[in-house]
Amino acid sequence: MLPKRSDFPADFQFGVATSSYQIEGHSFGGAGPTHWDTFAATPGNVVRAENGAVACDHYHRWEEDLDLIANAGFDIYRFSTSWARVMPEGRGPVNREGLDFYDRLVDGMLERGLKPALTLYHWELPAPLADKGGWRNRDIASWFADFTQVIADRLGDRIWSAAPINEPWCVSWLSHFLGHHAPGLRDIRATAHAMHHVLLAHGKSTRVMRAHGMKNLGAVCNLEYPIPADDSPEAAAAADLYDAYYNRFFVEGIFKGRYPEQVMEAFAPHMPHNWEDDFALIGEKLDWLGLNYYTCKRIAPTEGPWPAHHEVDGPLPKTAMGWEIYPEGLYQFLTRLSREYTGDLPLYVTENGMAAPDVVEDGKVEDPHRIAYYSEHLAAVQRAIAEGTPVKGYIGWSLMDNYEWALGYEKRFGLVHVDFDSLQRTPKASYLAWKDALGSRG
Ligand code: IFM
Repeated sequence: MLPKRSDFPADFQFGVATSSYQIEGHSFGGAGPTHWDTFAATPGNVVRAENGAVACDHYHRWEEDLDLIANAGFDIYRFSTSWARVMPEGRGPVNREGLDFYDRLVDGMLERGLKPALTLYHWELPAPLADKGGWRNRDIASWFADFTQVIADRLGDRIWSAAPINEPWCVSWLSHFLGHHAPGLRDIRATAHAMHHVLLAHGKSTRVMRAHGMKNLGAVCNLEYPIPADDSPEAAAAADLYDAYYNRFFVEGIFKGRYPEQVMEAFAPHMPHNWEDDFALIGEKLDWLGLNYYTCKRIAPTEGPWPAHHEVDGPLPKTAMGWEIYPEGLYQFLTRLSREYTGDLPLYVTENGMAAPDVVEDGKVEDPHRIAYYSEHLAAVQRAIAEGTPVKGYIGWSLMDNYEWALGYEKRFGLVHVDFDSLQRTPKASYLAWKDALGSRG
């Protein structure tokens, strides 16, 4: 069973999240090509070479989807705007149809009493900008600021909260060092540039929104809890390095104006010119920090070039992603973030959830595993709050099954099942559990 709304402080808010490319259907409405389209069209990158061309067809079914969110009693809808839908070339001309879509969507949220929590960039970079080096090119910060201005001008008066970029680690490390996401690079220099530029773009975009008068601006980082694979000092050092480039790089950049030494030992020769001068911009004042949390990783040292470690299998039950279920990590991160980085600044869990091979039987989807996952993680949030950590909201991933990037459509994270042939939505038992827990909104 999920804890009830009344088990949380009166001002605590609940929401669900999605992202544009994962649900909208990128082939509709005049959107331009993105690096995810080209990445997916290249053999070996994405399971069955699936892409976001149709996805959940949210572009046409958005009213039904907003009804689902409102009817469950959620307060917040965390969504993203597709840069390539709004500016098909990435710069210059605006696609009116794309901007109108987001305008209607935001009005639709407000009509249903939902708070629009905007993410400006959730990974579908316009292909013409990828051609110019994408996140490796320092100019991306200015291109992104221009896109931010377009969005702020049109939507800024009705947005409840905004964050520039979803999960800087995925945009940079996962995509430029591990090569698992677009643009699929495996290059330390590209990674060092991307990691710095993503923060620079975050800062510039924040400045644009602040100057426009938008309020409640934040950042959304994904953190993964590193556990040394054994008791050796070598494993402890390996886990600490993992923590440095995965977790600390971004929060330290934003909140302390520096990067972890362990990372700079390897990155120093590869950093963009004069990177040290950018911290004033990177550290633009924020109103909250969002944490996307899913799992822990067991880290062991290994022979070979930096970072010279690897992940080993852990003993805990796993989700369909192969991720261990470790709610303790959420509690640890919330308390640590507040203690070491953010102090009294409000914290939000901006994503948390699990994938499972859910099926519809007799018109129902039984997913007790997901209800258990959510209730264990909500208990971790409650523990952090009880100790005085200023956690102000919890947003589940995801409203509905959707395009799980390189893993295509088979990893189902939704509270609502989507049949990707008929596009029919079926609320799962976890959706009904949320509805029961939240009750009606005041
Ligand atoms: O689906 C993704 C989302 O796009 C970003 N955060 C993690 C989710 C699950 O992998």
